[in-house]
Amino acid sequence: MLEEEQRIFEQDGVVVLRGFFKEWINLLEAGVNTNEQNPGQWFRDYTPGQTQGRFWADYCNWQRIDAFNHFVKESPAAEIVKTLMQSQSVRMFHEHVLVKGTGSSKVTPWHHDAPYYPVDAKQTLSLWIPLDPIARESAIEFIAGSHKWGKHFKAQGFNGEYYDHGEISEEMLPDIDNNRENYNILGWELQPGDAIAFNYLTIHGAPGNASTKHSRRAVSFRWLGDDAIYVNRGGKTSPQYPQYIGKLTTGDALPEDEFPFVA
Ligand SMILES: O=C(O)CCC(=O)C(=O)O
Repeated sequence: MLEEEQRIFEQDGVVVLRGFFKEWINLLEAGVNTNEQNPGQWFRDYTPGQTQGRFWADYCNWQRIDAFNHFVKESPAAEIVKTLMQSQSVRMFHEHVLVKGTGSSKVTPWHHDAPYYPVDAKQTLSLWIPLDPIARESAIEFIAGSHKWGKHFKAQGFNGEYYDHGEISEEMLPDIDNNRENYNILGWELQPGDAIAFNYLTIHGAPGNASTKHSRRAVSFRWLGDDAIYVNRGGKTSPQYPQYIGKLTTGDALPEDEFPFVA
């Protein structure tokens, strides 16, 4: 099972999983509603002052929001991730809720996730799970094979600001939008129950939400494989984990209370 998906994940750094999470959508919707009503300390509104076409996000709440906690521990996700990553173990990094309201023109800029994170591992995987139908024109997109480019591009927040990583020299991402024909860009029309699995090094971005009917709600669950370590990026990371600054150094094992093994 999952042999073809595993092959594609390894080759392209991204694979679409059709219908795997149908029974889990109601639970995840409850989690997003709870999150919206009780935002966490890292809640972000990327369209401040806007009521229509809002884009908001939050993360690192899975241990306090029962629905997300239940999904992490009881759903088939961790075992699917283990097979796709071909790892001996799977540990939880964090979840990330990303909601674009109807008609949102807010674009998610092209980026890859590894340079934001204060962690690294041989195997990495985010499972991006949409809770609404998404047409191809509003779909998150990926550059096939970019996980094998051997690059770490400079991290840029969704508000456009670049991260300062001190002495570490980081290359700027190329201009993908004006040269789309030079890349193998993948994206899919999606239904609730589908998911997209991608490597932390795979470049991705998303247009606004052109739908006038549906919000574009998604929860991205992020996982780590064997030999996951803490990494000091020389400056701000996302998520930040201020409790580890000055306590952990690059190469240290990750604390198991924050990043438990789940498979
Ligand atoms: O949902 C989006 O617009 C972007 C998602 C993303 O960048 C991620 O899950 O890493």
